[in-house]
Amino acid sequence: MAFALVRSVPESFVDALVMGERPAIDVDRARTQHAEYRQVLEREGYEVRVVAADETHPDCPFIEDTAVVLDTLAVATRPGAAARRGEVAAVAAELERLKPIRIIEAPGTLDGGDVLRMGDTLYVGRSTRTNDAGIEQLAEFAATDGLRVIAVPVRGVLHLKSAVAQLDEATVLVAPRCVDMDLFSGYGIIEKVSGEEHLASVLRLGSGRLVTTTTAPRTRQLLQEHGYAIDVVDSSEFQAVDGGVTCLSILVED
Ligand code: CIR
Repeated sequence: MAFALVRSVPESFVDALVMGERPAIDVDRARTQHAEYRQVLEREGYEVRVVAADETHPDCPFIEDTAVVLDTLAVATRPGAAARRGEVAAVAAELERLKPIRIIEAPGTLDGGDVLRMGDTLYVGRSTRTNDAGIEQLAEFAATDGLRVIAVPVRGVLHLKSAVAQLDEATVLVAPRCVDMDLFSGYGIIEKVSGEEHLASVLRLGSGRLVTTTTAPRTRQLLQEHGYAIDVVDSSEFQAVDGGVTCLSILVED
């Protein structure tokens, strides 16, 4: 059985961290969007487990940043934003039921949004949230599962996965200005549509279907032209505070 872990939206979500100016957030709308996102996962065969919201951590719905699930292990992260570190324990407690847990320790920082798996390789964003010590610690844990780690400097976006998304085993969607494209030269590359670089996030499900957002219609069209099957969700309230569609879940495949 494939699982998806998600975390409910607290009232305090209006205070979530944001790179630019603070937007007005509609919490009820965010909750409706979150429920629709969960329904897509359920429809695609995931058993969705919901971790309770934590009012003291406004960013807790962005559960992806708190853990990285490998094959035999799960890694509890140490998020780069100190305000988010208290989100980790509740998620690790849930994952502990599925896999042994390893922990990223100071001075390492790592956000799950910086970890992109392609086959046996983990591409890890070196970002404002993830540092070299965090990447090194992850590489040690990953080696026990036979996975290698490649660090990818990230520019202009919060996380690697805001810049690069897996479309299938051999293809990635990339925002060219945010990463060195040569690092992905072994894959087929589809470039994000100009003007949608910061809007188009894509979550690949175990079935191969892709989840993307209403805010990136031209990217959706491009992906459909390439033959991908797509589910579209409205995630405007999460996007307003720098969250993409990957960050709202942790997928644990069979
Ligand atoms: C933050 O700044 O940490 C949140 N407001 C957004 C986190 C988005 N996470 C992700 O894309 N993996």
